[in-house]
Amino acid sequence: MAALTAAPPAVALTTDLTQSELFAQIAGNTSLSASFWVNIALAGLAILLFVYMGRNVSDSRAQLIFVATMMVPLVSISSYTGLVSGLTVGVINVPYPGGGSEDVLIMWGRYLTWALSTPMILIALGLLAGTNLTKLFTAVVMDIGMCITGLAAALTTSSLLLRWFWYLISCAFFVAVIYILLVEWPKDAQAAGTAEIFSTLKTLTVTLWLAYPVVWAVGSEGLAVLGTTQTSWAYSLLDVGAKYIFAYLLLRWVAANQNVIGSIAGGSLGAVSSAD
Ligand code: RET
Repeated sequence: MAALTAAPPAVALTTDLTQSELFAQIAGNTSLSASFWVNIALAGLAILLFVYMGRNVSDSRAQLIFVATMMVPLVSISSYTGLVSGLTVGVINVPYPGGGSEDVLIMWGRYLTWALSTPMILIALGLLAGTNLTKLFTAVVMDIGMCITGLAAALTTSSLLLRWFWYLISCAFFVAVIYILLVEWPKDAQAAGTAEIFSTLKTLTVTLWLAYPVVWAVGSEGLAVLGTTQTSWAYSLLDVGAKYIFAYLLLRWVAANQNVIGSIAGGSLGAVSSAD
C-alpha cells in the first residue's frame, strides 16, 4: 500500500526528466503541489455550485452564458490535473538577461489551457454586454493569439531576444483584448441594460488579467525574481479571482436577472452588424 501512495524519490532538475520524475519533483515540493491541489478542489466545488445555480435558468442567452462560464472551472480542473501529474510541465534551460541560464521547471500546460478557458470568459462577458459577432470574434481570436504566443515565449530557449520578442507579441494581442473590454463592450453593455454588472466584472477582469504578464515577467520563466513555487502560487491565486470569483459574481447576477438578459436584442449576435 505504501508503495502505491508514497511519492518516488525526487531527482535533480535536468531537461531530460521522465514524466514520473517530474511527478516526483512536484510531489516532493509540498507548497508547489498545494498551489495545484487548491485549484483542483476549488474548480470541483465551483462546477457543483454553478450547476446548482443554473437549475432554473430558461432563457437561451442566459443558458449560453452559464455554459461558457461553467467551462472555466471544467478547463481548470483538467489544467491543474495536467500540472500535478507531471504531464504538462517540463524542465527547460531558460536564458536570463545579463547572461547565463538555468534549468527551470516550467508549467507550460497553463498557457495551453488558458487558450481554452480565457475565450470562455470573454464569450460570457460579450454575451452579457450584448455585443455583436465581429467584436466577440475579435476578442476571442486576439485572446487565443495571446495565449499561444505566451506559450511560445515560455518554450523558446534558443535565443533570449526571441523569447522576449514572443512575450511582446503576446502583449500586443493582449492590448486588443483590453481595448475591447475597456472601450467597446462598456458602450454595448450600456445599450443592453447590463452596464452596472458589466462594469464590476470588467474592472475585476482587467485588473487581474494585467497581473498575469507581470507575473510572467518577474517569475521563473522571465527574470526569475520569483522562484518556481512562488510563480505558481501567484498564478494560482490570480486564477481564484479571475475564474471562480468572477464566474460566481456573473452567474449569480445572470440567474437573478434573466429578464434583462432575455431582452438583449437577439439579432446582435446573429448578424455581423453594429450593436450600437
Ligand atoms: C502571458 C505572457 C505573455 C504576455 C501576456 C500574458 C498574458 C496572460 C493572461 C492570462 C490570463 C489568464 C486567465 C486564466 C484563467 O483561466 C501569457 C502571461 C500578455 C492575461 C485569466
